[in-house]
Amino acid sequence: MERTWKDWQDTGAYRRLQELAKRPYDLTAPDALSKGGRLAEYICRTDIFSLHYATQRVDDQVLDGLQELADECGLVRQFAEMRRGAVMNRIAGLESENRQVLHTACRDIFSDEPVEPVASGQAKREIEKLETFLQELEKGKLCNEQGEAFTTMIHIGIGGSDLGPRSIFEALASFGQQEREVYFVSNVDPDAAAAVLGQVDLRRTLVNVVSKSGATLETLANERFIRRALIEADLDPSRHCLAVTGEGSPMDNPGKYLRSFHMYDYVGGRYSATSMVGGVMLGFYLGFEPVMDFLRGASLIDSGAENPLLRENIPLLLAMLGVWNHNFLGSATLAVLPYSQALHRFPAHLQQCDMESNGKSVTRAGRAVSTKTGPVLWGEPGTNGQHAFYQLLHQGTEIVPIEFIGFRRSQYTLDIEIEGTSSQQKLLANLLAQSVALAIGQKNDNPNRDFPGNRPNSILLADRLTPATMGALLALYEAKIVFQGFLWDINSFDQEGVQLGKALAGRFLRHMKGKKEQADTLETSILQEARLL
Ligand code: G6Q
Repeated sequence: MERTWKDWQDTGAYRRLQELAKRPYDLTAPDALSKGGRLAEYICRTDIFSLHYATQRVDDQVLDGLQELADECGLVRQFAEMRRGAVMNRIAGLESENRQVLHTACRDIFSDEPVEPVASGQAKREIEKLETFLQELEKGKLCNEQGEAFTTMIHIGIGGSDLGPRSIFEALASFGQQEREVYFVSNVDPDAAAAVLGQVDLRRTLVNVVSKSGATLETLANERFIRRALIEADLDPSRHCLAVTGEGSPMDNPGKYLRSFHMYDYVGGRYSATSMVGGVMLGFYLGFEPVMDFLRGASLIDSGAENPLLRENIPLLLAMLGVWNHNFLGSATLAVLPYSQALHRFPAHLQQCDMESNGKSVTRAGRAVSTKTGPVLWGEPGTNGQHAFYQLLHQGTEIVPIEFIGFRRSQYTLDIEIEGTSSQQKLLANLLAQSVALAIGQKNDNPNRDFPGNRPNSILLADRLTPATMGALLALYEAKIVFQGFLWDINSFDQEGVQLGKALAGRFLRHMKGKKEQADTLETSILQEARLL
């Protein structure tokens, strides 16, 4: 695509923001949070989520500057071009993947006039295939050798074919259909597959093998592992195994599988959870309609992300607040802390999505970047984290910006009231308390008990974690990551660092082939390969 954006450091907004960053808003000053109706004003409300950001070190001047920066760099325009099929996965003048980026098409299926008709049409066809498959399971047309229904699924996949789907499964576990269970195998560690095999009744199990390339060592090894177990149990793997893979990949072999589903090369692995990569497993577990709700939530965010107004566009706002903290105020990491046990694997998915996308040092023009790109991202659910690493967040020497995620209502109706409040209220109260305490701090003459404050954070709040909310949350972070990549002018859609790992493992394995004495082999192979690198 034609280069229509400015280098972000060559903008007037960049220089102004650099000046403003010398005196960022002081959250510890008296009335800092309530001044000028700040608490009520610094909220961005959309259909599903609201973002509360009064506890960030920004004021109107900074927000205006961030808006100008986003405008000058054409972030929303680039997002819209991406959704309409521009070839964005590329580095100009260098060999690169050279592809469109159309994960948004997986949920661009609810309008009669989708923004990218070809890709949305392909997505629709896969969804129809999924619906038929689920109906056949439901009606008993697809069943095991004994005529019994399948109750269990083993989802095999790694990286993008595992982290997104698994974190969504965990998030929505409370919405599962009766008599349906799902297990995951990702690591090539034999104990992982063995442990799952020890828990399932293979006769009633579907094995969902998910690999875009159809060539990933871990996934193929785990597929063989489970297929061997099926054969040993006198079961026919082609009646139990499903494939989700790229069109034309080595796994695109319908004769080998009960059903095959496709994803397309314009959907990157870490952005693939709303394709059949997540769809087959979620459909089996939740049923068809909840999957549609999940996609609808994601689609709402994609459309909203085309709003050019920073204060009304949550992913853009989160992206620019992130840039403010990371590039202008100098924070190296970002913590995402969900106050929801169901989201306990979500930071792991974000770690991949953010760090694999924006952990880059070369611009889209193939030159070395001259500013910091993606931060180190990490996180764990609260309140558990409060009893662990929050010490550093409050009093450490490293300032860690935080994105809290919370919900007004719980997923299950079961709760308990103790001393006038429910557990859900206690959870939310803790979130709010942490957000305020980190921002305003607390003076104490004893330096060891002094809390300096000015620790920037925001709260992403929704009513309840449902399939639609989860779809929205996923798409919201995808869009945020993409906006930041556009600003830093990097390609957020390739992953050469991951490819290197895949190639290296193959070289080391050649040394180990047929040898049982691992210790000796390890040393010689490290020496030999280090010489070749
Ligand atoms: C994601 C990465 C990577 C990939 C896995 C699995 O964007 O490319 O995490 O998803 O390596 O790849 P396959 O789906 O091809 O097995």
